Amino acid sequence: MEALVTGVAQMGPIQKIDSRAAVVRRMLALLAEAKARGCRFVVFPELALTTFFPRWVYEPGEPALDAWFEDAMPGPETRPLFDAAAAAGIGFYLGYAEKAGNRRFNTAILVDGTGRIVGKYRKVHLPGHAEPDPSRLGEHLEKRYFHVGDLGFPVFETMGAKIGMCICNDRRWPETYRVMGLQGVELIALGYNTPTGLGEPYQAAAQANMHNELSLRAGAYQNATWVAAAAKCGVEGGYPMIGQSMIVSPLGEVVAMAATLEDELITARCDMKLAAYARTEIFNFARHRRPEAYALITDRVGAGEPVVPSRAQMGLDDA
Ligand code: ING
Repeated sequence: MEALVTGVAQMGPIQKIDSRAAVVRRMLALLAEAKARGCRFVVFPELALTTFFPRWVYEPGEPALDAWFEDAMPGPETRPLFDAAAAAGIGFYLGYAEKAGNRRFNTAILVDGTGRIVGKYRKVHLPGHAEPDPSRLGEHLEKRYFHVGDLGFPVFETMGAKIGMCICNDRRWPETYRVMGLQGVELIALGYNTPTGLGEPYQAAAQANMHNELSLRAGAYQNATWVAAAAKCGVEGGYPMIGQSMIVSPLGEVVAMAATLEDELITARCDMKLAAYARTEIFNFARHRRPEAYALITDRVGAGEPVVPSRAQMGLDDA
């Protein structure tokens, strides 16, 4: 298929007291607008059904924490979203907190235009901390509440395109996009909840939107793929989160960007042919990549000692 008209359904704040039913009603309104605007695929945010609960301190396993996770997907509150999307022939990406037996994941699913779940992704890069620290201005406890994703970065052929997924902090790591790029991904869907003011210096907070755009545009351009990124944003429980949802072309251009910190739909006609030249020339991985030079990327976790060739290898005269 040549083009997939894609919507990004940015969502404004969800407060602790907001029910899933109320949130799904907001999502249904965004879906109706997406239908009216000719979308066949819609991206919702990370943890789209609830407030961003990793900002609060819980004991792992306590009932108040488990209440933020979904017992089933779809469940009674989310079934209306699946039904409305299927009736409209619209596929979607949905981020939510997943219970998988005794394991807990920050998860996203890919649902096709018939309402069938065709793919799942579990967040690999968990930012923040496992232990609370009252000296911080705010907490970001994803390492406390979620297991590291165990599904890799899969790419699914559905809705006439090769669609991959990631979640929030994943978008800051080039490896995320490249692993999917090496599977021929054509569109990467992702959701994010990005707080500011958790103690980083003012300058870093002022750069939050620039870092968001930089990460998304670089990932798209360097892998010749569309990127559709949906924020959950605005002030939740007194903590601000950035908006700036956007759709980026395989050439790195921002073709649509949200203008508010509320529920807002942005759309673009994602032509999969747009990447053709980039893939056959500039980022023709098969022709240009040299994995033998990249060993450190998988050999090391953290930065280590410099790796220096011998003077002889470098052809220096005093070898
Ligand atoms: N949120 C943030 C993100 O990566 C963060 C965490 C905020 C990291 C600011 C660095 C700077 O956008 C999630 N949920 O990953």
